[in-house]
Amino acid sequence: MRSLRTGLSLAALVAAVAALFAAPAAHAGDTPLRDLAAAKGKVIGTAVTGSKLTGTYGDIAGAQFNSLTPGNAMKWGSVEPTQGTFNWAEADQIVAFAQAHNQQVRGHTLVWHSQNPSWLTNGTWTSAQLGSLLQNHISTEVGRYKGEIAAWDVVNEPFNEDGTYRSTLWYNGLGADYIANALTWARAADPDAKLYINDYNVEGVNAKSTALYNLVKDLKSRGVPIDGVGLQAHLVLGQVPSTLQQNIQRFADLGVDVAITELDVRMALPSDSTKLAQQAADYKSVLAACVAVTRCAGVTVWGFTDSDSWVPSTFPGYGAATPYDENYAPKPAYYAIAQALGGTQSTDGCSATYSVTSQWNTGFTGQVTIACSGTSLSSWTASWSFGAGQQITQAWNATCTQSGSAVSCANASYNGSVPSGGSVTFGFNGSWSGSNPLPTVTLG
Ligand code: G2I
Repeated sequence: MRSLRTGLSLAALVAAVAALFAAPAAHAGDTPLRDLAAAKGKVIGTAVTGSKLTGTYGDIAGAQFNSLTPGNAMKWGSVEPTQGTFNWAEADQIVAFAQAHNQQVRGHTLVWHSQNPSWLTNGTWTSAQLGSLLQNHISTEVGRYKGEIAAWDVVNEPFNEDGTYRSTLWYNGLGADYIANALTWARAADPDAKLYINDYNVEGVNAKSTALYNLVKDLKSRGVPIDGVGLQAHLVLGQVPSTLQQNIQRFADLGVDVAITELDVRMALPSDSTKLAQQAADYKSVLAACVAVTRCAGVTVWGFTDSDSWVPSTFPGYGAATPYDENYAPKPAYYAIAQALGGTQSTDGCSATYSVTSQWNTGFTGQVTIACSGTSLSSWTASWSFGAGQQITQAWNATCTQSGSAVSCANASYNGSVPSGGSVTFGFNGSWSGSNPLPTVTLG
């Protein structure tokens, strides 16, 4: 009994200490992304790795997102590494985690040219054998999770950049109708799951997305079950296609849903505050395009932390592509997602300090420094009231307006981002007479 009690209190102590050093609670006071998304009828999801779903990674995945996509666990090579021998452990674990956290699961992916088991890719199959292998795979996997998967990426990456069909095991062995057959088999195995075709570089209007558009149109006219298209959105900093919303809308007008399924925005390393601000703007415009179109179901990020991203190993020298840094601190992109989903930014942890740096008979130069610790901002407004008739005459590194005694200064295009541990300063000249008392600045 005594040792049991000691054991329990030690466990409690360990838990308390762990909590002290847990994730930066930087955004603890902010509304979770999943609540903001739900209020807009949208999904906000993340790709996850099953083995990481504990501790801080699990806390954030569970608290901030209302949908999970297994990053690798449901791919054919993961679930059937040896023919007839199945390994569902990681996929089951992710589905169980999602159910425990009241989250949807996006199944990814049933038919792809990559990450297939070698017994499949190295085998020699007749067309009939290949067709029945595929049908069995789809029936087995979709059937196993029947009723538990909101949407399946049934077919992944079927097109080349010019809009022709990609030469794959499936296309070469079965012809273009492998797509219609896969969708039909998936529908039979789980009539309630939404069935998607998913691809990359189809975010804007271009040859590839037009090929996808024409395929969806054709499938619909033939009565083949197709519910949605996934736009992966593996983007490069500053390169959100200007036609993204128009493209989402044209698919919606065909009568299918659209999901942004694998969003990330990569940059040349190292990151800096200018790049992080541009990245925030990029995330915001992708989210805004989805929010603007009713049939856009939502946005999934391809890993929520830079410590769990495919980018650095695939594009050496590039990274920092996700909304949280490697230590789980939310980046400006996190706040940009929140804002695009209608959230208001918390400025807890940030301060604004007003000072007069020089003063002469009728004029003065002032500055305001905004500093954050434990939280970060993606945009800011500093406001105050002049108590003695002072008047701003000129400002730099901010856009300032004054009406009567009320002054409001908003960030310039290049300095909206204030990272945790960083600061931004803007300055101004003003006029005064009599006295020049220091005002209190409010941050918004
Ligand atoms: O490549 C990025 C994504 C493009 N769209 C389809 C997605 O399914 C794809 O995801 C990535 C995963 O995020 C990576 O984690 O697919 C990659 C494979 O094409 C995954 O990478 C693989 C590595 O290449 C393997 O070496 C590793 O064993 O992940 C495996 C599991 O960690």
